[in-house]
Amino acid sequence: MRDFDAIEAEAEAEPGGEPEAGIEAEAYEIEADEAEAGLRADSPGEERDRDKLSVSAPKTWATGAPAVVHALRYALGQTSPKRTALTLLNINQAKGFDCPGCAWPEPPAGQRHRNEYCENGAKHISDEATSRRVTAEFFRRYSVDELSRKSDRWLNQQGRLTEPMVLREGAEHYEPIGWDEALDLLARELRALDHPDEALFYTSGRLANEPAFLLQLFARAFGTNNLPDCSNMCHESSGSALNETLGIGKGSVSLDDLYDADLVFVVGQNPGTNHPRMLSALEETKRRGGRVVAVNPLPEAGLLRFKHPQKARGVIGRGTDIADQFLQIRPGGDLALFQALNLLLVEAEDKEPGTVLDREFIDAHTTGYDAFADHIRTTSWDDVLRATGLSRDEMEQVHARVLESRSVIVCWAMGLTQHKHGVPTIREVVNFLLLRGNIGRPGAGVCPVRGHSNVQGDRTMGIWERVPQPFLDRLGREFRFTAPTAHGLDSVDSIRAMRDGRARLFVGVAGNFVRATPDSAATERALRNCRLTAHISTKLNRSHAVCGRTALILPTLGRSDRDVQTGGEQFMTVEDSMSEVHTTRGRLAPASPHLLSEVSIISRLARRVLGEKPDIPWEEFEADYDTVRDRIARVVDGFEDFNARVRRPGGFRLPNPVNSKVFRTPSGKAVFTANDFTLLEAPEGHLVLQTLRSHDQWNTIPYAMDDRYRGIKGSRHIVMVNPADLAALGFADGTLVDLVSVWSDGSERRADGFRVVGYPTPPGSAAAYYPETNVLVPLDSVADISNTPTSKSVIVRLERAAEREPV
Ligand SMILES: Nc1nc2c(c(=O)[nH]1)N[C@H]1C(S)=C(S)[C@@H](COP(=O)(O)OP(=O)(O)OC[C@H]3O[C@@H](n4cnc5c(=O)[nH]c(N)nc54)[C@H](O)[C@@H]3O)O[C@H]1N2
Ligand SMILES: Nc1nc2c(c(=O)[nH]1)N[C@H]1C(S)=C(S)[C@@H](COP(=O)(O)OP(=O)(O)OC[C@H]3O[C@@H](n4cnc5c(=O)[nH]c(N)nc54)[C@H](O)[C@@H]3O)O[C@H]1N2
Ligand code: SF4
Ligand SMILES: [Mo]
Repeated sequence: MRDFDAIEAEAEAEPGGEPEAGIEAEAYEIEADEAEAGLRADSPGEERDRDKLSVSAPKTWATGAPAVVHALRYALGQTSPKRTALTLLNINQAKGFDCPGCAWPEPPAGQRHRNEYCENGAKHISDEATSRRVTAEFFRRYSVDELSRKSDRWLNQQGRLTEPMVLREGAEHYEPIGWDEALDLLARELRALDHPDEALFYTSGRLANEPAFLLQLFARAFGTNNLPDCSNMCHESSGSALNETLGIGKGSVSLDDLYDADLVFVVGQNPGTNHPRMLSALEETKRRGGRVVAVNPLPEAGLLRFKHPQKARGVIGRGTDIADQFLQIRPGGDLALFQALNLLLVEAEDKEPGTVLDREFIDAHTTGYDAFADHIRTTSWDDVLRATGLSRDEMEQVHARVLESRSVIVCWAMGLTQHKHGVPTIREVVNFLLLRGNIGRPGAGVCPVRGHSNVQGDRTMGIWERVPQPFLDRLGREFRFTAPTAHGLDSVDSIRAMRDGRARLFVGVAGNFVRATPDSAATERALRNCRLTAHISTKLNRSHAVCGRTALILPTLGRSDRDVQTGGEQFMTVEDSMSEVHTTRGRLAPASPHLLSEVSIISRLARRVLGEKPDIPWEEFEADYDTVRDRIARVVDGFEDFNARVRRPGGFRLPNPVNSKVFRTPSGKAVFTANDFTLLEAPEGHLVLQTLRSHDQWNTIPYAMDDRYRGIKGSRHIVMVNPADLAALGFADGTLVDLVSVWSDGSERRADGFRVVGYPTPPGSAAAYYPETNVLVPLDSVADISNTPTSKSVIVRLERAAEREPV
């Protein structure tokens, strides 16, 4: 195991061709033996793919020619060369479909590359466009119990769902059911509830705007705001902090802002894997003279260097250095870091008044500065150094860069949001930007980088358990009903409600609730407690196997499938991370003739549940999605003339009032906040574990067992630990351990059979993959205010697997 500097030095020495080969030297391989395989079989519902771990040093660059080869290999493993070509040529093109991967925006319509997608986008779309099929015969062969013991990867690899299936109470197998009967059954169960609040309607950000709008309309007309979504586990902390301080829970920057920024912070984010085309944007920022500061506990490949796959120099050359400065921060240290930067700014202003802060902006457009400044002056450097693990010198260097920069952007993702203090941390980021007027002017602003391709659009459409009252009023006026005003349940509270019997019916539209949520064992018990669970899905996942007493699988069209209704061929719309709204149109023959679109399923269900009242034209909606967009135009801010504007190439950008210095806060101004310092430290003998994504997965779905950039191959059951901690704890590289999480109420949770891998993560911290380690995250361990599970800070200890009592 070498440290980060040594790896970087070695990469520097390479002639630019194939650094991967040079770094392989220290590789080692471990194959699981039979005895160990037996030991590991008891973690809930897990059928381990046979592990063959091999480890090499982490890569120091991302996305060159090998990335393209990997994407094609995955695509061709799923379907024919012809379908692969058709699929890839339509991703992210103005008349094609939106990549179902992340929410990174495309360049304007005229400026797109013919291959405007990344390696991972190609994998995500191939995974949907696969030629493999799950048929009725498949469900005859495997009982639900057997399916519940298969791995996430195996379930996904079985292919696209093809016809509606039902698991009747007491039965062991799913069996085919007609659409009418399936929807009648679901409608009957919904109507039989004592109260609409006993139903939950979960969504994930794969859902496009039109079905999202109809789903929330249906739920509210039915009588509940129980609309938990994946956002609750994702950027909820960003929404909470930004709504409070800036009056809108979205990012403020465009791609052009990013290109033009003098300084961009990339905090708590692994773009090389999770938002790969962000690296092309950062390359452009750098080309124009901008600088990048990366803040992360891990030296992620994409943060360090990038090779553009669509440019000759990217394929053969050394690539572009992305981070001018890399701050290897301790997990949870970001609040302290930004407080330190803010202290340095306030002190610099004290020394030379009128030269550092944007007093004009602060006076005209903000409130709370004085209380903030008094509070920030109490910041203790001892605390900051301890919390961040950084040196004062490193922070002074960043401070100097800030002073040199007229325009600054801060980008962030799960490394900030999924911590107990995620909300105050993001509030402190806002303070940092407000101090120098870096909000509401070109090249500056907040950039929470969204996950799912339409997670931001779903929120805009009203998928939110706490949607503001004015939205409910407009919705009710448009469709002549009174929407329920009480807030609904978010994801964590939904689990509690199912556990306690307060919620009895779960409908999931896209997503994989059982695997995305924390505390897997408790969540599975909660789902099994339901009278009925129903999932509108494209592919098989664990939520279909860990289900209510009666269960429905309602298979649906994916993004890439052609969608023809009685009104003709339809398209849908999505909103990306930078508020650009544009069309997405499926181009491939649907995976099966029995699939219905999400719009059809929701409309037909709603008609059955609600009857003629209120007066909502569900049949019209199903026949022609333009009629849905006409209603969106009347209910949702910024969508005037929606049908016409979205048909223009590239669509349109939703206005963000912040960019006109309009802040929809109670005071009408942006708000400085005073945030309390917190130290995240594990007790003696324990580590702070973060659960993150490998390079080869889409959220709860692993595609392969590799994490190429981190040099890990053949196994996902690994835990990355600092070599010094391994030595202190007495573990050698490759030791098989169980992870045990400890929670304040004394309870313990286990995930068994993980190999330790020495890795340059800061002392006292560790990293392992989601969703295999979700079982370790206590349900009650959530971020203050946003209620987001603390997936990036779980206190664990490692136990040698052999030390465990025989079972
Ligand atoms: N290929 C692929 N792309 C994806 C996804 C996928 O699963 N696969 N998922 C999509 C979704 S829904 C989302 S939300 C995004 C997620 O995108 P990311 O947020 O990049 O995802 P994670 O893998 O959770 O990585 C979190 C990063 O934060 C760092 N980190 C952890 N704790 C801290 C901390 O305390 N401080 C700082 N500064 N950094 C920290 C980790 O080391 C890691 O680099 O990606 C989207 N894109
Ligand atoms: N420990 C830990 N837990 C986490 C996280 C973490 O970092 N650590 N990250 C959290 C985050 S950021 C998120 S966003 C959530 C993700 O949570 P989810 O969004 O719930 O999970 P996905 O894995 O994206 O869901 C995949 C399933 O969606 C269905 N699907 C795919 N495309 C479509 C479609 O077009 N239509 C329909 N109807 N169905 C479709 C398929 O059946 C597929 O199996 O997980 C959260 N959980
Ligand atoms: S960057 Fe995101 S949206 Fe773009 S192609 Fe890659 S996965 Fe798809
Ligand atoms: Mo996410």
